[in-house]
Amino acid sequence: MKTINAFTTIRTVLSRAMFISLLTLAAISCSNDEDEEQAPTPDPDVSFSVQLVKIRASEISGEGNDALEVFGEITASLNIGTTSDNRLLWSTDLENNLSVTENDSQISGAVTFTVKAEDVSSGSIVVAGDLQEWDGGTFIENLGQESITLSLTSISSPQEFQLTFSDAPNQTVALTYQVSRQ
Ligand SMILES: [Ca+2]
Ligand SMILES: [Ca+2]
Repeated sequence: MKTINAFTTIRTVLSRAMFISLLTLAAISCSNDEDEEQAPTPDPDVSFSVQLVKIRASEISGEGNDALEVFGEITASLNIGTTSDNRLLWSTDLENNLSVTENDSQISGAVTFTVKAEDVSSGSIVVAGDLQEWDGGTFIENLGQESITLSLTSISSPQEFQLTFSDAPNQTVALTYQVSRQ
């Protein structure tokens, strides 16, 4: 009886082991099927960043060679087809105007745009500024609205650009920013 019992037990264990093996094989084959059905890996997204570098007055005689009191806003937009992602890089109001002289002044602002690989060929980045200058009380001079459009395909290594605002007589402001592809 004991021999038969032992034999039966071995048979049971063996058949369980086979069953588990079959399950495992089935699971592996299923996961292989899933792998094969996956679409090819898409190209990774590409990031582009815009960073303000500095601002300075290149002409200041219209202000009596004093500092310009600059305010307004600077934006960066990513345009793909008719879609525009518009971000604020920097802004300040009249009361908190930035003192700009013929020496470099620090100006802070940065944005990063993430673009699908297939959209890079048709996309562009526009950096635009609308700056004004305060002369006390209600006297405000318009320094100008300026922008530069760059196609994304033209952006590779970090490169600096300059917007020049010269609408006010003898009061010219140059803004430098950097654009790079990561
Ligand atoms: Ca002024
Ligand atoms: Ca002025």
